[in-house]
Amino acid sequence: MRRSDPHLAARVGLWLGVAFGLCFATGLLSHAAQHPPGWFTWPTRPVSLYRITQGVHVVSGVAAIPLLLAKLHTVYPRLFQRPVVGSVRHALERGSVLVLVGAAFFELVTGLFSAAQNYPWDFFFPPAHYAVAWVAVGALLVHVAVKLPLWRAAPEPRRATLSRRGFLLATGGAVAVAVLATAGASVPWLRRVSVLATRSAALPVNRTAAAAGVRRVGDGWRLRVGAREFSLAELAALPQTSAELPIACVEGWSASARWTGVPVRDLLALAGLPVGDVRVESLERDGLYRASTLPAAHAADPLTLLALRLDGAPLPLDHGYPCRLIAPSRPGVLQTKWVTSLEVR
Ligand SMILES: Nc1nc2c(c(=O)[nH]1)N[C@H]1C(S)=C(S)[C@@H](COP(=O)(O)O)O[C@H]1N2
Ligand SMILES: [Mo]
Repeated sequence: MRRSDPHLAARVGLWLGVAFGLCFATGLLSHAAQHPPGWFTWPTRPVSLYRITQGVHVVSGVAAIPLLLAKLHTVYPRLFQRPVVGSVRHALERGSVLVLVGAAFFELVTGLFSAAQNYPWDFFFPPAHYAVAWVAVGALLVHVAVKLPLWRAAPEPRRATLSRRGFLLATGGAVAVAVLATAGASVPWLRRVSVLATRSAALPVNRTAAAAGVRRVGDGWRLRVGAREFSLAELAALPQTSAELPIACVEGWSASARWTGVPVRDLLALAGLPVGDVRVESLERDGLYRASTLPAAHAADPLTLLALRLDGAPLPLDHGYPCRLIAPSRPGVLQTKWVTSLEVR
């Protein structure tokens, strides 16, 4: 390969741009689904929508890692060009590359650690990952704006040289290996080849009852819905709905199971409450994810359940006994376990 091959760099850059674009768009969707602004409604169907968008987010992010390394390799000699800054355009170009590479590495590395449920740093991952995504995209836009005239002017390469083709093949191979090694966390038929998909149980437990400080729940437990209270026996005596619904963790793994329980909208009706945004509280004292808000569109969906059973058996304590929220197309982090009350806001 020539010392710096602009056509190769542009080709790899295009792939990288596609992976980054997918990752950014699905990341924005995930953020909006978790913190919906007033004008935004995340659809409840298809039931796997969030599972798909978050799977694409993690897979495109993983694919971007070897692409970023390949891209850096193709432009490596130019990174150390002298003078450091020549003109305003040149300064913009180099500055944007510096910020872009730094932000991209931050995103890809923190994302990878998060997917491995490993947080070896002091900052809180979600807002940092979200903010730096905007930094990366801003730098990318500046970079593209500065480079566009140059790409337009460049003559077409006559033929793909052998070394160029070999490099592209090697890059594609590295992307395939990286994707296959991780995608099994959300694509069931890839599970056997995904050596890095660490959470391979049929339905992983994200936070155990012990970790959440939830001990055995006694007969005195009641579900509070507005002014009404239900014992577990009373809930079990209500008409039950069964549905195959996925848990799609924001950290990337997802798994489907058969859930049985009482639709939330039935409980609201029994308590004489209108359908609206519903605050769901759990027995957990002070975990970050001890409560969630169910948007009105989700509260109205007949498949949004307070589940009492999992795959035909009573709900295990680690999966949220005595009852847990399970709603279609909802980020896993909001599928609140060990529910104790529902309140319409
Ligand atoms: N009360 C409570 N509910 C919770 C959590 C939690 O920490 N506390 N974790 C959530 C997360 S991050 C996920 S992915 C799902 C996982 O559900 P599972 O452990 O039953 O698979 O539960 C959610 N419900
Ligand atoms: Mo999660």
